[in-house]
Amino acid sequence: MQQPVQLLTFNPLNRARAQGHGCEANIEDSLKRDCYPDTGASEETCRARDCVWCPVPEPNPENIPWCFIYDAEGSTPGPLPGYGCEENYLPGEDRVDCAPGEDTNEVHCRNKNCTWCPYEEDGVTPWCYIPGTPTVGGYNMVGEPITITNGLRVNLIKAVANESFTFALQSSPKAWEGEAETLTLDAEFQSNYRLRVKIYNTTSRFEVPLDVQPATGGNQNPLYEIEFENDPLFSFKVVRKSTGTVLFDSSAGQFIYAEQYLTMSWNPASENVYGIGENEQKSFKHDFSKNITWGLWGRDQPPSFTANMYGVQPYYTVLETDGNSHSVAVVNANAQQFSMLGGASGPIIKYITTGGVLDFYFFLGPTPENTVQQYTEAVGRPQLPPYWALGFQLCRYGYNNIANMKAAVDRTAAAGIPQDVQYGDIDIMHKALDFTYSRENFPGLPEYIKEIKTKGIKFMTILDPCISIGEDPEEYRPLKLGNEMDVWVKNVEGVAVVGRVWPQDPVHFPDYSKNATKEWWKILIREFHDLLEYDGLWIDMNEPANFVDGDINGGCTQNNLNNPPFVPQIEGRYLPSKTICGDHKQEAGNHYDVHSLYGWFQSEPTLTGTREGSGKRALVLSRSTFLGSGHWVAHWLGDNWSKWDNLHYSIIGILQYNQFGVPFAGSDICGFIGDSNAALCQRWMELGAFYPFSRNHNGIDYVDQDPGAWGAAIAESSKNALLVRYTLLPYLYTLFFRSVTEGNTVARALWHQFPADPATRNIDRQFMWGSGLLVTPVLDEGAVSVDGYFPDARFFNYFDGSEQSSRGESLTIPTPMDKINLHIVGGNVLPTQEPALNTELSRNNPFGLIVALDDQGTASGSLFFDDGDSIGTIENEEYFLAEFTVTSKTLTSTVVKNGYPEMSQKKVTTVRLLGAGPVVL
Ligand code: MIG
Repeated sequence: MQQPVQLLTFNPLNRARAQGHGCEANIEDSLKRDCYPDTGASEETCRARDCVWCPVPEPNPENIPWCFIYDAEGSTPGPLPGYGCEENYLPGEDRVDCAPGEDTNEVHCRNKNCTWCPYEEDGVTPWCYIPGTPTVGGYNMVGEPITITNGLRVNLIKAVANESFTFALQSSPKAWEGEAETLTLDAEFQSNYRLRVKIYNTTSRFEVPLDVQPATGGNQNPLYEIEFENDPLFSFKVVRKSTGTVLFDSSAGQFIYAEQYLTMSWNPASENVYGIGENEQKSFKHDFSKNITWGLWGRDQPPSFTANMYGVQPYYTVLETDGNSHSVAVVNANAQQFSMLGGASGPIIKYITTGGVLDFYFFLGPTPENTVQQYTEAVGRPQLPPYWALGFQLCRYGYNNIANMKAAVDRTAAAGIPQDVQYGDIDIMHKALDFTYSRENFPGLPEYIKEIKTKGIKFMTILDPCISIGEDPEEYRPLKLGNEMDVWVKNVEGVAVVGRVWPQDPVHFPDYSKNATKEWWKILIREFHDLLEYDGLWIDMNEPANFVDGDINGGCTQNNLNNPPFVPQIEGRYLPSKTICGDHKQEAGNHYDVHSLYGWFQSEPTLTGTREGSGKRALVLSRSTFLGSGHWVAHWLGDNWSKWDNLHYSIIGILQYNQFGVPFAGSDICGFIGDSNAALCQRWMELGAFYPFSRNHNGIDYVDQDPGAWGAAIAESSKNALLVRYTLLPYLYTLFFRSVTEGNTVARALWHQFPADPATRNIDRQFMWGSGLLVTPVLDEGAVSVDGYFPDARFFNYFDGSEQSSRGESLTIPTPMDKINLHIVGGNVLPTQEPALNTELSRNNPFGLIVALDDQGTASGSLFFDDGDSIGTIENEEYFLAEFTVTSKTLTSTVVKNGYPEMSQKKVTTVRLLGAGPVVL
């Protein structure tokens, strides 16, 4: 009898197979992995395993294998014939055992014409499975598509099981309970550029209460077509009409629509896929060669590669091979996952979710900017941030007393480093209780806040969502009022859920999906302003985080909502891990369905309350987000690490959030977890000066890392980088105005601006502000130069005005420790203002213009300005907007809106002209 043998002990997905190769393949001994640890290897049996046969002369003391495979990044000898991991990779949960109860190995498995794909690292089994995709699931069309208002309807019926289905069931049933017998697919042609495809059935299933706004322009001439296949099974295709490019083809894999397991696989139009969050992606462009699965389920989770983090953003953008672009939103909030698989016939996105409906929105672009404009039109565009919020912000967890907070503010000012915002974290609270401050540790905090305001520094502070139940309700109003207004998440018996977070005593979880809770929260926030005069609020822990799994009284009951038959690839592989139970009850549904909407439900009332409390525009910063969160909140990327690679990842995160419609994004400058250090913090301050949201924030107990804490040299380079930021704030503010009114990104990738240039597609170490500024930071320890790519356009060095000598090339730029590279792109006019220590001061300084000409000698740009702090200045037309154009050596400025009277007192005193050569305008 054959023993199962461990043929391969490394990830087979990275290996190359070597059929037909012998010694001539010339493989280094160190790369050889034994393909025949069992006995009996001969050339014939070795080749039968598609391995390389190259006998090693005796003696062979190191036991170099004669029959081997090898890791072959870059040396692939060609595809494996037949069924191997490369062609037929399936994640474990989709594998149907092809040799049930048998001892199998590669040869044995191949002899059964099955797929052999061992994958030890992950404990994925079985290794020998039915090739291809057995038709578990699958639907057929009933009749022809029917015309409905603005679209087509297809009725579907569950397909009759075929042979491999029967075989699958016999061998290893992975039947998912409650497969829908019939389904309806509605393709709604919502506009020429927006297509919705929703697949639902008659039973009532959870749907995300996302308030999708109508599109404009009608649907008379759609950019897309939807095509249906029915042989042997139903699938659909979305095609871009102008090019014939297939944007989405759902024939790539199984389509199952069961009660708690819904899956569909599709081919995206190209491998240039960007997005899906929130997680730590190491490249902005997905790498389909690695078969990575991204689990989505809101979680209090520091970045750790594929680990699911705070937000849930099932949204991605594709850059098609020809430079057109589209994006796809999957409106689903249940625990879910996206696998980016490298199929033989191109990339595959395999999607699995545990509930809700399948609801896809396609945004046809065709430019990358268009996709974001179209997406944010649907889910809601950002609020205009207060002007001060664009300034530098300073925070740390664990000042621990007011003296330390003051010292940080003073150090910053003493070094001449601009600062607009000071934060309080939970250590300013009394016993970590929301809506309090510690009179012992932060005596005089209310007065101090008033004092810094007179100097032009604003104050933001933190709120956690949960409320301690250990206080006397008569003394602690949030609890008393919460009880009265009945705001808590309940268990199945209707008893308020009890968890544990920062307060010493247990907590209740407010149900922010409920109107009474929203009212309660707004009341408390309004009243809180009488205690601490905040200018904005920071909502943390709203995944919601819990330090125990489920209720502190007994965890979670075993049932389908807490332990569904399929759990996506999320941390802990348990839905209640670090949160409450799936069967806990919220107004909007079971926590199972609404978990990842917790911070999303909290966002609007927090913004409204904060505005009511402060009477001003205010800012809300949220850790957890969902589709459309950017309509209310800004986002920081969470508890990052004080490590060099996190500089790179921060750019990726910011670019993603700009596509997610949350342009006001940034990561904790100098890193949150771990001690930062001088060199790291110096480079990070330079980079962070160009985050849309620029905040230095630190975890508790780590060394001080505010920019003034490291001595003169770092204070100086931080100050200089921030002074450039402050100089460019009118430009940044104008970009935000465009994000509010048109849905533009603020920070964007080079490919976003230059989609036709294939060389830009992998670039995620540089980024742009709008179309006019390119940022090329140093991200590596010890480096004093950096490679930067410059597409085919004119680029001018911000500092000395010199023009890049070559185009469409990667160049190594010397970059000493105190410098960051900034280039102005030809064709743009950027409004500027003399910088100052904060925006209250800089707002009064003279304006300037940077005019960078393109090859035709033309340029354009605009300036948006308002009082910076009132609510609704855009709707009320209380703003100033001017357009600038340069043609034929003439700069023209047109005032488009003159609704901000103070503007008449302000002057443009400098115009910096770049690219005019010796000619003076
Ligand atoms: O688990 O409030 O991400 O920014 O400083 C720690 C303390 C709770 C997590 C946030 C972080 C904040 C910290 N909070």
